[in-house]
Amino acid sequence: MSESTDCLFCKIIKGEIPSAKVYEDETTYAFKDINPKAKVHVLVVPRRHYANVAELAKDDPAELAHIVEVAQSIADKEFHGAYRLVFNTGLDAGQTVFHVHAHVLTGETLDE
Ligand code: DGP
Repeated sequence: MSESTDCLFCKIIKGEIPSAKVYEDETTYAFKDINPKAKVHVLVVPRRHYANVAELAKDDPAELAHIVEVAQSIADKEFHGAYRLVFNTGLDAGQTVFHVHAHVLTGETLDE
C-alpha cells in the first residue's frame, strides 16, 4: 500500500501534521521524534506506507538499505557515525505507529 488515510506518519509526510524535518528526498522522510529518548532521536520513514520493517524488506529492500544510509548520514553529522537503529515491530514490542520507522538514536554516548 502506498498511502493510508488514517496513518499519522502518512499525514506527517504529506505536511498535514507539522514535524521538525531533518532530511527528505524522493522516497524518504526524516523528522525529530516528539518524545526523544536520546540527545538526537530521529525517525526515518519511507514515503510509501508499509506497516512494519518486515513488509518493507520484502517489498522494497532497496528502500530499507536507503533508510540505513540516511541513518548513517545523520549520525556522521551528529556523533562521529555512532548510532543505535531500532525498528519496533508489533504491539508487544512497543510499536505504536504502524507505518514503518527507524528510530535513529545518536548525539551522545548511549547506555548499553
Ligand atoms: P514506536 O513506538 O516504535 O511505534 O514509535 C513511535 C514514535 O513516534 C514514538 O517514539 C513517538 C513518535 N511520535 C508519535 N506521534 C508523533 C508525532 O505526532 N510527531 C512526532 N514527531 N513523533 C511522534
